[in-house]
Amino acid sequence: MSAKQPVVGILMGSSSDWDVMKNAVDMLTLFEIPHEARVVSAHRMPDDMFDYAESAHGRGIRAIIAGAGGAAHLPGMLAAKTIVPVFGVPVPSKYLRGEDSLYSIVQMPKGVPVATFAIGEAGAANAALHVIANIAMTDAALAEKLKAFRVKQYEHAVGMTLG
Ligand code: RP5
Repeated sequence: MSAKQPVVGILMGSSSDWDVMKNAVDMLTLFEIPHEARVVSAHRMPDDMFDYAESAHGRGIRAIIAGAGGAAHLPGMLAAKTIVPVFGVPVPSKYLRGEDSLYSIVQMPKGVPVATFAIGEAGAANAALHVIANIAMTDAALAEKLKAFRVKQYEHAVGMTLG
């Protein structure tokens, strides 16, 4: 967790989601965005989930990245209880490899959105990058960092060799 007041919350349904959700944490750390990460299980800790959602806005949380696997209720239920934007990350599951997680998160009924990302590590990293891009719209220094990040990716790709 960052020492500064967190503006982004990263929640996950289990410590078994950490290997995936760590990718969001690493990205926020790279861009020096104050954040907090917690396990809050929708079906095992429903009251804690509601407490988190209800207090998030008042505590200064401006985005929630929520990852879960299987019947992944966490992002949608958080979104139901807060106006803070929720970014959902489908975590790969044992039997359906995360297709269940994806459909559980992405198919929110009209009126309560969850912005849903790819299954797994890419989704977690991209959820963080999307949050960072949103913050960068009103933070010139962060926008420059994000541009530099893209340049680095370009340089990596353009330098690729075959064989
Ligand atoms: C979900 O169930 C979690 O998000 C996790 O992806 C999945 C399995 O949880 P554990 O049995 O590993 O704790 O709630």
